[in-house]
Amino acid sequence: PTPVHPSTLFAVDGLLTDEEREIRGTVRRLCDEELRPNLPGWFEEGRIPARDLARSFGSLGLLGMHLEGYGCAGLGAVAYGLACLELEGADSGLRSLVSVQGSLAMFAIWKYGSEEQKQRWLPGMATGEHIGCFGLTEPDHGSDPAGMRTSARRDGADWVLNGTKMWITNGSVADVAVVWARTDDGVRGFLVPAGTPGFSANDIGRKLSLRASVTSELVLEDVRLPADAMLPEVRGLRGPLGCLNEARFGIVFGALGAALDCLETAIAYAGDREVFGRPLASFQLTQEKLADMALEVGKGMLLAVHLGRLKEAGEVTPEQISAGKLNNVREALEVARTCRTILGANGVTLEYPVIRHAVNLESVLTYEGTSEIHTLVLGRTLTGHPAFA
Ligand code: TGC
Ligand code: FAD
Repeated sequence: PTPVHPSTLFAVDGLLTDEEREIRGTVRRLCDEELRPNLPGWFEEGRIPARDLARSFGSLGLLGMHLEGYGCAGLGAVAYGLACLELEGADSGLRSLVSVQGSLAMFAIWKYGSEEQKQRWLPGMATGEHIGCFGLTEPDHGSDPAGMRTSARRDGADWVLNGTKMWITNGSVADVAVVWARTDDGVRGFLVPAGTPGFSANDIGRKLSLRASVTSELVLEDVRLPADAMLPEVRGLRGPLGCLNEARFGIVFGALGAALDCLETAIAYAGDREVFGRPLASFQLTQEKLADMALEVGKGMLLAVHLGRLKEAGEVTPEQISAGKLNNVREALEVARTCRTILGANGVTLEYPVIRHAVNLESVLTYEGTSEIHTLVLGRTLTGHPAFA
């Protein structure tokens, strides 16, 4: 019998519209023709052409793609998810760039900003002319942002910010940082343009994961901002946590892209590789691995599309997004590790994408809420008992 591609096993394509399949095809072509060939090199060097990438994603409408107005494409959640899936199938770092730009930085401005802030930043961010970052995590407060120390105090009409943000994607390449800080009034968001005196971004080196992504520390030393730098429409942690729902949703799809790329690679490799005189793919142990992985990717895809449709109907809950992020990232990481075993020693080199996806997914498991935090979110949902603290 002719082998069936793992992505077609569950006939999920039947759940997509023609427009969604078209968008997926466009992003896939960009990845295949312009990005995938460069990734081993970018990953090895730990450097990406972030500005060129942002412009190229912007020209396809992928930045702030699910937002309405201000030059954004205004597409549905599933279309956005499929774009994330294709990008992450190339490398999680590419999806990170797009997630942080569209779902965190642009979303914060779009949802909580003043009309002037939206007009100033969103059109340029949609084209990729301007890059944004999102500073919530601090050196001593990651899972527990309620403990943040970064502060903003009033000085006349101005704001003065002090503090450090850590692990910030796009940090040193950003034209504008969305920085969350404690005020007398609760947590508020601030727009900090690059180049503001007292504000600096230092790249974090020696990463062995997400090497094709910029990760930085943001330092704020008496950064003076005008009154209108504050996002007026939200106060409290529900501001940044509301943005996280958007980016976590993209990861529900994105992680499956990395898993599928690993699975396709492993199936092809097992078909070609002969061990003990016959193809590795013909051994039952290998087939069990492949069957289990195809099940997880297929179930994950059904969950992702279902959550996407709920989101489009305005009905998805943060807890459901937590469930999707937890499940799909955990399973994608397991798939990547298992595919790595199928490739044997070849699995540890950058000649194949599998180890790159596996080490990237270690970051994806941690950022946007660790697997433990999402487990506790579900635990609270099921029992009514918060067990975070
Ligand atoms: P609590 O402090 O009690 O609540 C604060 C307020 O926030 C509300 N809230 C949410 N609102 C919208 N969406 C959510 N998902 C929300 N979760 C909580 C909550 O209702 C409350 O509102 P209000 O109006 O009553 O004040 O916080 P909690 O107990 O609900 O949450 C605790 C916990 C641990 C779940 C939360 O702090 C958390 O999610 N921590 C994880 C932090 C995190 O995910 N950081 C990610 C940083 S950004 C990042 O990683 C980018 S990587 C991007 C890339 O490169 O792709
Ligand atoms: P901690 O919070 O210190 O957690 C350490 C361990 O303790 C984890 O296993 C955690 O699950 C566990 N733990 C914590 N609390 C509990 C509990 N109550 N019960 C049991 N276990 C618990 N942040 C941003 O704001 N913006 C970004 O753009 C961004 N980009 C990132 C890019 C990369 C490559 C990485 C790696 C991180 C990025 N982050 C970003 C930060 C990320 O969100 C945090 O790393 C994450 O939220 C976890 O925080 P932490 O690293 O401080 O770990």
